[in-house]
Amino acid sequence: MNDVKLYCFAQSGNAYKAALMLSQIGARWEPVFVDFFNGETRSAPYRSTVNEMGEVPVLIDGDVKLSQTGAILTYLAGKSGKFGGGDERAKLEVLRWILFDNHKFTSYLATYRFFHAFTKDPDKGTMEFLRGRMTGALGIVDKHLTGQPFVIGSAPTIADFSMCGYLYFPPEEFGIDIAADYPSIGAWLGRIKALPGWKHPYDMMPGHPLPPR
Ligand SMILES: N[C@@H](CCC(=O)N[C@@H](CS)C(=O)NCC(=O)O)C(=O)O
Repeated sequence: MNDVKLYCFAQSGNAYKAALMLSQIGARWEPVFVDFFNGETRSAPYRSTVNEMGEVPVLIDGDVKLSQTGAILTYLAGKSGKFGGGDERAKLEVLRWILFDNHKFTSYLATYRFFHAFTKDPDKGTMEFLRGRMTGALGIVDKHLTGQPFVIGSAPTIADFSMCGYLYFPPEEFGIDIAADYPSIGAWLGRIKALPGWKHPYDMMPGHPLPPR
């Protein structure tokens, strides 16, 4: 794949899911920086010309324009013939974990990290609630990964790229060391990191470090 564009910014674990997949399939792609922290995704031009949902990432591949990482990853797996999970049963497993990721895993991890790392004085009750949901989901994933190398078995798929999206950001951004506290998750992150060409989100997408605010 050539000349793909990805609307993204370095702090977005959602964008990282797509960036990681693009690099793993050997696509030639270029990032389009989205100034999320200054409200670009909330602006009328962004919503009318880039994504009506007001979110990052957005993938452009010729006349194909897609948001939602689940759709982007599925599209890239189909187009490249890589990381899609093999037979129909495996593809359903991939879908099942991507849905879990979007609803219960990334959703809480990303929101908790956002408040912890990027806002001043987050509301205590909100943080307690989010932390409970986040640690509950982390426990489920840690248990699932005990005894199997990747999310749906012995080889990496887009389910892994989806679920690891936020987990390479520094522990201080969460206030907990997830890789250390959840050893099966820690080992799995090591296996993904060992894939050829792996890069950290801050080395893959523009916008890090954030300017002082
Ligand atoms: N389910 C979406 C989530 C995307 C998402 O929440 N992106 C964040 C940046 S990491 C965003 O653009 N948020 C803007 C907002 O919620 O206003 C996906 O998988 O692409």
